[in-house]
Amino acid sequence: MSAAETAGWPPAPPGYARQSREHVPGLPRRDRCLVMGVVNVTPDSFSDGGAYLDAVRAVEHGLALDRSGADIVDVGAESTRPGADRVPAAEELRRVLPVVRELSGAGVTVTIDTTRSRVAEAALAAGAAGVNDVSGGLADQAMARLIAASNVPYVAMHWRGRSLDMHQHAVYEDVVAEVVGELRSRLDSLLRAGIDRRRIVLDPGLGFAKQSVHNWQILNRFDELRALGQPLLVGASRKSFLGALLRREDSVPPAPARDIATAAVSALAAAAGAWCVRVHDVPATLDAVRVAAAWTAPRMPC
Ligand code: PMM
Repeated sequence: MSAAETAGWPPAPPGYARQSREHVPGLPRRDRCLVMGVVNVTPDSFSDGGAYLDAVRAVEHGLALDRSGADIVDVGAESTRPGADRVPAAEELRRVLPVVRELSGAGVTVTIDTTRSRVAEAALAAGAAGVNDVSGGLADQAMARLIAASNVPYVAMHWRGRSLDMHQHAVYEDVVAEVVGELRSRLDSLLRAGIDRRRIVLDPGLGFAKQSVHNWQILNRFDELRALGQPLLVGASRKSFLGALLRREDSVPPAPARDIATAAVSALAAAAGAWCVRVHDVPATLDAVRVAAAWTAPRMPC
């Protein structure tokens, strides 16, 4: 960190050095945690209930996220909702490609959220800047080769199996140590496949084969993930562990009513050193990560 960055008054509080200053080549560079907005072109996403299945509406939504300040717009067509069935590859391509093409053509930085190398390859050809793979390359052996050959940013999430049966895999002795260990072996294997280390982002996969308590433990011990030495992405937005936290008697707030809690997680994750947060409600989280940046590296406003 430069002297200019550390200059300022009042002096930074403890924890100041944790704010991420990493840059992933091929994605925007900011002096704060990045914000990735979500476009789900699915009929059954838990978080936005199929609102953007139609390509025109999905593009409008992606443009709106971009206008409201998203650094990256993540487009996906396969629901990862617990218990969800798979979408055939041809249908995934049909849903996602027009949206990626339109948004990229309009100058939006797009990532494709897919576990299939075939879909990733087509989306990159349609203008996507990078790939977000919730399986971290485990679902499709050809994914790592594609990323190495294309030399694009790659988000590799912690994954223990498909949505259909992922709850069975939510068994840990020490969730943080196990997630870190499994991400480290994923990282080693991606590096062996020839992927540029600077382009690999790791993600603990909140809610994927994890119970609420596991998600909170991961967030609480974020430093242990930071020790992996890679940029980190956190996807907490509207997830059921936030619903469980906000529950009043028998009533669990619906997904959009979890956006304030999501913004709180975003601020804390940014202050703990997350490189990027993936969210549905961009304006609230953008404010939150700006607060975190000012808190952790105070500078005079200019
Ligand atoms: N969560 C979802 C989908 N894709 N990608 C990454 N890298 N990390 C996540 O936590 C993640 C993801 C599920 O949420 P959604 O259905 O609201 O998109």
